[in-house]
Amino acid sequence: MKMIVAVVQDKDSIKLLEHLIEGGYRATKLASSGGFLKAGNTTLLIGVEQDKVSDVINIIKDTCHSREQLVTPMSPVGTSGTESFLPYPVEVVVGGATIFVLNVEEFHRA
Ligand code: 2BA
Repeated sequence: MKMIVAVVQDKDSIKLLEHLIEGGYRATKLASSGGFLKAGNTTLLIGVEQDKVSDVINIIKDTCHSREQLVTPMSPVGTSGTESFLPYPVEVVVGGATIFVLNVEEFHRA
């Protein structure tokens, strides 16, 4: 058995869950935040047999879209010791999805 851990954008998460359930897959949805943007995203845990991994990855790829997002890190201006900080917007491309596939040693449903 494998555990697929997929970090997706909130905007895609409900549609993705619908598609997974339609495909007969079980999933757990966790609210998470990206370390870089510090913005909310969604992490799905999807336990599947090995031969289903590529089908699930295809569902994720078909459902999740990458989007451009503006971030405003603070950049220093001024001479040494007297710097002030100005917001400087930068565009980053987020997602479709970040996917990890892990081996599951044991699976029990009690
Ligand atoms: P965030 O960490 O908030 O990252 C959002 C987007 O910011 C990333 O999109 C990437 O385009 C950019 N980014 C991240 N770190 C960067 C850096 N050090 N320098 C420049 N740009 C950077 P994605 O790569 O699509 O990642 C989307 C989300 O997936 C991430 O949100 C994070 O929550 C998760 N993620 C990505 N890679 C991961 C990893 N190796 N381990 C755990 N989570 C990961």
